[in-house]
Amino acid sequence: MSDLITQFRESLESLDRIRAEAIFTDALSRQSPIAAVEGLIVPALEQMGAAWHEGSVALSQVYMGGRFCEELVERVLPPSDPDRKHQPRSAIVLLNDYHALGKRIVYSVMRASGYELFDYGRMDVDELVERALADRIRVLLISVLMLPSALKVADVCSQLKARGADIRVAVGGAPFLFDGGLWREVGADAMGRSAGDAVAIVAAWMKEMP
Ligand code: B12
Repeated sequence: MSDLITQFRESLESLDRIRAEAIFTDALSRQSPIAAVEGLIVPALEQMGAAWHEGSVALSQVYMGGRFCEELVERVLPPSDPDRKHQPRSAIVLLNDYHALGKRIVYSVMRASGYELFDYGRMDVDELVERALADRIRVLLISVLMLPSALKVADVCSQLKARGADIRVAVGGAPFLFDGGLWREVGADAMGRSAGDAVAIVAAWMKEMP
């Protein structure tokens, strides 16, 4: 698989959409769409991010690669499962950030697994707190990809607490992958590394929540 990831990343970096699509299609012939997304696209984009950080890849390459991956992902994301689960009121949000792909995937996988949840899109702290309280949200999934956005989760958690809200917060995205203790520091209740983790976290909470 690591060879395929390298080939896929190289094709993104050289803007070779035909080759990238062929590699992704090949992966889809052997595994489920979500497994192909999480096993091929996510690690390839992570490698591109690291290469950009080191200076060997331009931001324009990351941008075009990211856009193309969005198109590929959009085509294969599963439809929602009509057999909905009874669950606490839930929502997902991209906090103060423009890296939207991870949230998009988590939202689709949650829905495909039978969970109904509000998609708040992109919000800042104050907007999110007001909306979560107004909607009487009990489970909040927050996606962030940049450290400043991750640190804003602390403001969300403290404001919700100060307003007496009983909301569990799960977080995910690059800053929490880079620093394994960050989710606790910002006051979240859980951290997930993948869309599958989001489903597992909410499933476990459902057993504990009235
Ligand atoms: C593609 C990309 C871009 C694209 C975004 C396109 C788009 N529409 O999304 C573009 C080129 C626009 C971009 C811009 C920038 N980027 Co950028 N980008 C990336 C890159 C390479 C991949 C992100 C991605 O889409 N990954 C694929 C998705 C599917 O993965 P994911 O989001 O991690 O989500 C998965 C899991 O994390 C998890 N998950 C996600 N959310 C949640 C939530 C919950 C609750 C759970 C349980 C799980 C979960 O499940 C998902 C599915 O598996 C990352 C590298 C990286 N390591 O992430 C850098 C990265 C995030 N970018 C970075 C930076 C710095 C920037 C810029 C500031 C660069 C600049 N100087 O302009 C800008 C800022 C834009 C902004 N204002 O937000 C840094 C952030 C560093 C930091 N610590 O803050 C990174 C980490 C690169 C790096 N190594 O330095 N970027």
